[in-house]
Amino acid sequence: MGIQVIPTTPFSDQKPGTSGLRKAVPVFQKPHYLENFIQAIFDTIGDPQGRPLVLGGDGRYFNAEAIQTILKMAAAHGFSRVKVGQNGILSTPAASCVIRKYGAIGGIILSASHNPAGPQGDFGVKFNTANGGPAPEKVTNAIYERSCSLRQYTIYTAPDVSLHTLGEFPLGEMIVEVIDPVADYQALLETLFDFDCIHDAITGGRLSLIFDAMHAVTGPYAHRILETRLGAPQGTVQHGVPLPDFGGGHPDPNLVYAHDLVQQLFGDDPPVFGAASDGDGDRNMILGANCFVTPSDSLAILAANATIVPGYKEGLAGIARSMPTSQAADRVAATLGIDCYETPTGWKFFGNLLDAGKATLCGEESFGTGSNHVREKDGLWAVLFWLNILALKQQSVADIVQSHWRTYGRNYYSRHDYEGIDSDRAHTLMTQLEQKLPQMVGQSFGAYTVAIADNFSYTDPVDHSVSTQQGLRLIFDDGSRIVYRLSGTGTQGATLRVYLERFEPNPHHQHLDAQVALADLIELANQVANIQGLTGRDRPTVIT
Ligand code: VG1
Ligand code: CO
Repeated sequence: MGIQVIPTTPFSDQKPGTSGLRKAVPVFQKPHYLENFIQAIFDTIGDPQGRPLVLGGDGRYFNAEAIQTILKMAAAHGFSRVKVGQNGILSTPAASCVIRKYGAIGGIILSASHNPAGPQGDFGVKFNTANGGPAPEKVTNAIYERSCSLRQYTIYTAPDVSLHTLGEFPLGEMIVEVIDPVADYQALLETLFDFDCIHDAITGGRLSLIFDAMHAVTGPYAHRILETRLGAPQGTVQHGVPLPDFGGGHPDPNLVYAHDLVQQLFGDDPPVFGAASDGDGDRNMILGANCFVTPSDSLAILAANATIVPGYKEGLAGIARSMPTSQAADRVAATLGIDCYETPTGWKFFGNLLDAGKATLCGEESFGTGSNHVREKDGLWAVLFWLNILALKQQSVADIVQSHWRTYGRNYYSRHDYEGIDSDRAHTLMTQLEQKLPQMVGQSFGAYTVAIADNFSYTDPVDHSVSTQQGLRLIFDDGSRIVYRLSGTGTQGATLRVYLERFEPNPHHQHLDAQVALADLIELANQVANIQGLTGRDRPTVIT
């Protein structure tokens, strides 16, 4: 027992991506791999100054082992207290909530989010700062730089700490506090939404629902909040037991991977409302009877209806969306007379806007929605927001969506993903396309004339930091767009994402299938980037 100094050599691949460091499990299991990265985080934080650290994860394979290692390293680094979720469980938004509530110096969240899990699946480590949000680029860059020169790490040798029982347990000089992973988070949500009103609508039979936790972290949260507190019948929460391999599935709530849920909402006698969340609980998919709400529309609809919900009754300071997210929210912001910010992909870019009080709601097209209540996107928050609106309006989801389109117009939207393509080919595609961009401005392709063609660059309005190369954009003179990006969360080869958007103001033309409405743009997107020629793929792997 005692603090040991372990010599090590740096790994060259510990640069965090869009959301933390994600690698295949066998990579994280390499001797010293996890320890090096954790030491790099601790060295970047420096002296904890008596402030606690928050720790938890989505329960995936290797979560339990990693938590024990991190606790022992925290004890060696001089933390006085680590607040850890019972059985090592904390959803990403719950971790954000706990960091903020208890003035922690930050938190470590173990998750590769929607990536599959298991011995050959993925694992991930995210570091969140004291505001509860994902570390901004200047911090992740500092962690990466530290990882490149690391020669040793320190660890306290002791038996594992049991995380089954709530309470405080000593580990050397440090206290390990095992906390209820749901309680603080539920208490926060109760301050934002009218739980009694939702409860009455559900138990009165006016609001039927199902929630698919996809065998991931939201199971325990959804059981407690939707069934126990809001009175939804047992069985409302499906796949509600978190499993280390997520039941072999892909815990990504979209039309492809949440097919069970989609079938129920589009089947016989569907419930009024259906939703799903992802591996770490920060994403949401919203469905109604025979109706799918795109995440971009969901953000716009929540913004348009925000003041009927208690937590937002004073109105919104502003809205922020990631660049590839549709411009539906911009239209609501314009009507409300508030600012709409356009940031690069990844929740870390919303932190400054939220901290500065410039934005209240934020969203990404990738099934992420959230607000200033925490500094992460929040799956169950979005579900409760919708439930609160449905309980008050007593309209169907489809009616709410269609009346929104009639008022604001419809932004037809789709994302096409080409997963697991060869990395070199993907980079060639992006390089060749970027070279073509300058001469494309002013050119016409059928009905579309290119107004702007660039590689998106963002200057943070608060700290003025600049983030370049955030996605290739073709913006047409009618506001339609094609955006190309390479994913920063995958671990195998490369994933090309193509985002397509077209605005339709005429209510008579708002009821097409998005793939049909966007057919011209889809064809153009493939042609301009020579996707088939360069990747060998004649269709995307996932269309959402
Ligand atoms: C994807 C999404 C992005 C999201 C990120 C993390 O990133 O596109 O919008 O913020 O995942 O979400 P990328 O680089 O693969 O496109 V999560 O739920 O995995 O933390
Ligand atoms: Co996630």
